[in-house]
This record gives sequence, structure tokens and C-alpha cells, in this order.
Amino acid sequence: MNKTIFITGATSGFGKAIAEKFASENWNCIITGRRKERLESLSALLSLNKSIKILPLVFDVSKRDEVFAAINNLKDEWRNIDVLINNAGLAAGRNVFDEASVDDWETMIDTNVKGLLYVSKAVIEFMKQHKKGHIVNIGSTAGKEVYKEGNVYCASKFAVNAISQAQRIDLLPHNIKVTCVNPGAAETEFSLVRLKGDEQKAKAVYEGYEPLHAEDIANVIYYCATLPQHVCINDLVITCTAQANSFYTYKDK
Ligand code: NDP
Ligand code: 8X3
Repeated sequence: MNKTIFITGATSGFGKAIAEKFASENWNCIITGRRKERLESLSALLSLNKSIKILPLVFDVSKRDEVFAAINNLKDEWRNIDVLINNAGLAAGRNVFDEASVDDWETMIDTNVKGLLYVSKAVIEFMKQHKKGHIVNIGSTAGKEVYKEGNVYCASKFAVNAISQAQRIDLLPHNIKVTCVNPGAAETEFSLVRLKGDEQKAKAVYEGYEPLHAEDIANVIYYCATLPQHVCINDLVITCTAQANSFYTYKDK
């Protein structure tokens, strides 16, 4: 029988690459995000593999009622979720603390922290019923070291790290694995979103070195998700070879 993965933020970047990887390995996929058209075209693409089922679900992870309505209304055939990927998230703005926007702070906390909590809470109910599961939370190197102008984005990823540790402890009786994957710079739509659509500035973030690709993270997550039941990778920091941590990236120019 095919396994099932539930991925938040599958319309772009890591989430899309994770959906493509798992679908290519014959996993059924629940793909979620706010942009309906993107989800529909990804669903059509993945459905070319006739041996799997794909379910696109449109909801905003930061909207508590939307999250619980979408997940609690899943049909029985979709409730046996083997792996949950809490990936939906963003950085909004890059400013020193005193000049940052409070709206941006709220968006990041509502999405990266509260959204992850809501989705986890709803999906864990199904995992408990099946007496097994695996939650993969996408943290960041920003959740390991705070950098200048990172303030609340970093705080939100430190929270993802703390929540992952808490879930790992509290979910032990339910046979649920928890892995926190912390990538460094990866070229997705992340910088375009962070820099409010400024394509030139977003491109410049990745100049002078080869950043991670979304597929790199998808491949590592596939490895983590397919280890034997008694093995759990708890925490991973993954950077491109040119990056040491949040502070040091070796650039050609
Ligand atoms: P992208 O911008 O390419 O993708 C972000 C995804 O999150 C989109 O699918 C978007 O879907 C979804 N999303 C954002 N807000 C919401 C929301 N309120 N409700 C539902 N979905 C939402 O960026 P990445 O793929 O790079 O980012 C994925 C995760 O990886 C994030 O948590 C990010 O913080 C983290 N990360 C990224 C790194 C990088 O350098 N790229 C490094 C380390 C961590 P839609 O807009 O359709 O809702
Ligand atoms: C994304 C990586 O370095 O922009 O989490 O914080 S960074």
C-alpha cells in the first residue's frame, strides 16, 4: 500500500520539490497552500503517475479555523498520514529591530509558529489513532544563530526548534518521530517574498556562490522519512558548501 505525506506550502520552493520527490517514489500526497491555481497545476502534474493519489487542499496555515476545518474534514482514506511536513513559512522584510514593521512580525509569527502549531495539532490526532507518524518541521540556520536584521524571523525559527524538541518528548508515547530540518540559504521564492517582490535584490542574495537547491532538501527529507521505524534523525543543519552558518558565506565576488 502506498504511504501518504501531508505537505504545507507545496506551491513553491521546498514544499513543491518535496511533493515531486515523494510522488516520484509512489507516495500519495496531500499538497496545501493558499495559491489554488498553483496547487491545481502541481496536482495535475503529479497525477500523471497513475499509481498514486493526490489531494490539493487550499488553506492559510495562519487561519486557525481554516486549518482545523480542512484537516478535520478529511475523508477516511486520507487520514492515515505517515509523514507531515510543516514547511509553509516566510520571512517578511529584513530590517533592524527598531525599523521593522509590526505587521511583518505578526505575519511571521502567525505563519511560522502558530500555523505550524495548528497543523501539527490537527494531524497528530490521526497519527495517534494509527499509533505512528513522523513530523518534519522546517527550521532554519536562522533558528540556530540570530543575525543582524533577522530579529523576528530568527525568533520564529528558534521557536520551531523549541517546538520540535517539545513534540519529540511529548509524542514519545504515540510512536511519533519528530525531525527538525534546518537549511541555510536556498534559492527558492523565499528572498523574493522577504524583499517584497524586488527581483534584483532577491537575485543578489544568491550571487557569487552556489546556494542549496530545493531538491537538495527534498532528497534529505526523503532519506529521513524512509529510515527504519526504530531510527529517528532528530535535528539536521544543511548548508551549501560555501556557507558555514548564518554569518559566514564565501562568495567569489
Ligand atoms: P517559498 O517562498 O518558495 O515557499 C513558501 C511556501 O510557503 C509557499 O508554498 C507558500 O504558499 C507557503 N506559505 C507561506 N505562507 C503561507 C500561509 N500563510 N499559509 C499557507 N501556506 C503558506 O520559500 P521556501 O520554499 O524557501 O520556504 C519554505 C520554508 O523553508 C519556510 O518555512 C522558510 O522559512 C524555510 N527556509 C527557507 C530557506 C531558504 O533559504 N529558502 C532556508 C531555511 C528555511 P502560498 O503562498 O501558495 O500560500
Ligand atoms: C532562510 C535562511 O539565512 O535567510 O531561513 O535566514 S536565512
